[in-house]
Amino acid sequence: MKAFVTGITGQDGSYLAELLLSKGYKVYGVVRRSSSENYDRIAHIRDRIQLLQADLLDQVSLSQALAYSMPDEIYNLAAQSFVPTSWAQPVLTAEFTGTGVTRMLEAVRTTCPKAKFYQASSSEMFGKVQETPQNELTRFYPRSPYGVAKTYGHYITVNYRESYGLHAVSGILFNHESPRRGLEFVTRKITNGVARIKLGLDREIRLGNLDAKRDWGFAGDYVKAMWLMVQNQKPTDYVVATGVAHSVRDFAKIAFATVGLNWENFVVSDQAFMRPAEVELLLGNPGRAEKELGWKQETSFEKMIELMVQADLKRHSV
Ligand code: NAP
Ligand code: F7E
Repeated sequence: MKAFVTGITGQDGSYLAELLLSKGYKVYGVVRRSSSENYDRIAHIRDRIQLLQADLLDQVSLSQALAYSMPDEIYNLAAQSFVPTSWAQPVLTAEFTGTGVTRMLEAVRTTCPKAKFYQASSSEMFGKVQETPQNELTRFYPRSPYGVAKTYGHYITVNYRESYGLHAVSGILFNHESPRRGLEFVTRKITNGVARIKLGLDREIRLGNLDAKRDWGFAGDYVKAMWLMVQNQKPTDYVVATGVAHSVRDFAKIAFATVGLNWENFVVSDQAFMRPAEVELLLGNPGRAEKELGWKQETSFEKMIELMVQADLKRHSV
């Protein structure tokens, strides 16, 4: 079996590539041209995967990469994924995260229409939530240019499934984190800050809305749900979540406690990290994925935080 992964240099791409390799897949990964290589997250598997240059902004490059690899499964994980940047660069976000999905689907339709396609949809599509917990039938109300672009990507995937009979699925994944999470996302910002404070390298962490609540899971668990969704006989969309929400404050409290510190002595409130339109609460119902795919969360919230703090401590100690 051959798999094609866009966004392989990102958090999820690296975990998914590991999973696919462990199942015996030949893995092709898409990388975009850069003046310096950005392959840290896949360095440990670099010699076991084949990288192909293409860009979500460039239709021809996507078609050529697919024509070269002719995969059985395609995972479209590439995106501009940081919500605040989507207000600073709304058009680019729409191009990468929204229209980029259409470019991928067109490339699949014209090159390898029998391949199975996975789209990385997001709980950000629920935004100003219309019901709690959110499930596959909950109405979308995105609150950022990122959320709007993801909603377009979601519906264009559904549309290509219905228009052309592609085996295309969308995973509506709630926030998932790991030691490979980008440093600007709140969980990693906190665990990295905790490690630096513990080692005497910093004195504070500046954060925005401490009351925001998210349903946080572990990225290593969530890529398993992606794979299960693609194996499903009937292409269907699924919510992937833990079913439990915590506040940013709770996250900080637990992260500091793992190194014996009190968060209140180090967290500083900073307006600069508030958003023009906030998503106050996301809480998913993973019932359908658990029942129909047999997926379940394996790593607890507390365990994940500990893993992240320990990894950051180790990184800063060398
Ligand atoms: P990430 O770490 O930010 O990785 C994004 C990846 O997309 C990187 O490999 C990046 O490449 C690539 N990329 C960006 N623009 C590109 C372009 N124009 N052409 C080709 N590649 C491009 O994101 P992640 O956390 O792994 O998330 C994976 C996917 O799931 C994303 O689509 C994200 O929006 C979605 N999602 C994430 C979560 C979450 O909680 N993590 C939840 C729901 C949905 P470079 O390395 O070159 O920048
Ligand atoms: O923010 C609050 C912030 O940037 C979480 C992406 O993977 O998940 C992610 O999007 C919450 C927000 O993730 C800071 O206001 C407080 O309410 O870690 P985040 P996100 O925006 O939820 C979804 C599912 C995706 O699809 C996205 O790609 O934390 N918050 N203080 C802060 N957030 C940040 N980044 N920095 C702060 O200082």
